Amino acid sequence: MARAETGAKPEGTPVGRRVFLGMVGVGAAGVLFGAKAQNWLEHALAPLTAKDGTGLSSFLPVGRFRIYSVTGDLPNKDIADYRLKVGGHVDQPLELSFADLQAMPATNLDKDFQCVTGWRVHNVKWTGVRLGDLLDRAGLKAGAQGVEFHSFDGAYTESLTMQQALRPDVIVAYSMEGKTVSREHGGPVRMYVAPMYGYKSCKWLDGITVTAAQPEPGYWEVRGYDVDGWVGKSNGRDDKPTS
Ligand SMILES: Nc1nc2c(c(=O)[nH]1)N[C@H]1C(S)=C(S)[C@@H](COP(=O)(O)O)O[C@H]1N2
Ligand SMILES: [Mo]
Repeated sequence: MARAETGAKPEGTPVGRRVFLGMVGVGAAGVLFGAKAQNWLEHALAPLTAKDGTGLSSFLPVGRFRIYSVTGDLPNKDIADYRLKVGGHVDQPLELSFADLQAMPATNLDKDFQCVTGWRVHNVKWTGVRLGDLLDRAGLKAGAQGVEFHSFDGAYTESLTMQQALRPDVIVAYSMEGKTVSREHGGPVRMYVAPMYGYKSCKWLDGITVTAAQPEPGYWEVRGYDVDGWVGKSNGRDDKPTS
């Protein structure tokens, strides 16, 4: 089964949307790809389904998300073991624990989450640290151009230009809907890039590298998706931005 974001370039009509629509009947569990993740989900679901009749909706905190993992696995990291490295073209490389992140000024965003394949979750409550605040703390060296994100799934990468990275609606998120970001949603810490499609929001985040040159395009971008993944203005979904 293909992933929702396929390897094909989306062109005018995003291929991903058709793939996604074709999968609706499979049910939410079917959007986890790879046998390992599937087994994990079914295993995790069984006791919940047994306890109350709501099954999936009680398991997925928001109920309306699809869970994606390009590795077909759901990496696991305890909060106690979690570290976020911020390095590259900075004055003071950082290694922050979950508590260190929580001790920084918090930013709350109540905003939608939208995948380029067409599903959207309205009014999700996110809490985290502004990426700009983290970059301030590390101290950008002159000439810093962009930011690359790394995941402890060992496969996924993303990036933003420095101008995008410093937006106030781009956060390193540790809480979603009032709870620590769950394992399946990329916890304990993930990116939330509010103005862009979901693929820009790297899950299972453990590294942020400031680059002196233009940052490398991310996992889905080398597979045909737009580097500038603005919702409604990219991947052929809409007119290109006029300003
Ligand atoms: N590490 C990692 N991050 C990822 C992905 C992934 O497969 N692996 N998928 C991306 C895509 S395409 C989307 S739409 C969102 C999905 O977030 P969710 O699984 O919490 O719904 O995560 C993004 N970040
Ligand atoms: Mo996505």
